[in-house]
Amino acid sequence: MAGGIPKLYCAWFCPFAQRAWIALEAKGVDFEYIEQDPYNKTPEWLSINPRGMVPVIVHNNNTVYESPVCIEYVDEAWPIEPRLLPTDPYHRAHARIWGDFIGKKITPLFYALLMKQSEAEQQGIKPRLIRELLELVKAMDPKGPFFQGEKLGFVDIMLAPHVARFFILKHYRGFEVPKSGEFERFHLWWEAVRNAPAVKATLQDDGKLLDSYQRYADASVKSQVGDAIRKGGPMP
Ligand SMILES: N[C@@H](CCC(=O)N[C@@H](CS)C(=O)NCC(=O)O)C(=O)O
Repeated sequence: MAGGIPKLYCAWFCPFAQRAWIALEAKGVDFEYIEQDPYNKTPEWLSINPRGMVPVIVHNNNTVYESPVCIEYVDEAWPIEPRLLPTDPYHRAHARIWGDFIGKKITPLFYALLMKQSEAEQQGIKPRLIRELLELVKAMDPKGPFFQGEKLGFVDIMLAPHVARFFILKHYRGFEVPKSGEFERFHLWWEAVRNAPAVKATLQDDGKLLDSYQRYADASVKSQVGDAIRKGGPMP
């Protein structure tokens, strides 16, 4: 398929947008990066994505959004190596099951831990997040180093941006993934993922990220974004 050069509407701080960005990098696609403030709902921005969220990929006059969909789109519109989803139907299903797990179990706990203001609630979330991560670790290819074997793929891309922000949870909430035992596989995974060129190309400065997440971690920091999300608005 391919055709024209795609535009990626991205926000540097956004882990969801980072997924689409990693996918484009991994496939070696030539693309135009457009930095977009998704919270500034101008008519121009809403005409690109009525949901007003990043990431958005505009390609051949078509618009694609929602990060897992963007990853799959990039893989299918450029049907070249490396494949981000396996070609075998079972392994493809396995990738989708665990991508879905990340979206439903891991990322909500990431934001809950960051945004809950009471110490008791935060302490309650930590073991839950560890439990879900362990379930994910158990589903990893035993040798790896990536989730489904030797190559970076869909599940890695779904998880990497949030794991790249775990240091924020450590800073604001004292959360850390255990180092030993069954979690050794997790650290082997992360070492491979963070060094993959497609991921490396999208990593941001830790200090800048820490500052930008303060509005979620500390409710006393006045911020429209933090307030809206804490009241049950869309996921950041
Ligand atoms: N489910 C979406 C979530 C994307 C998302 O929440 N993006 C945030 C930035 S990190 C956003 O655009 N927020 C704007 C808003 O909520 O108005 C995805 O996976 O793409």
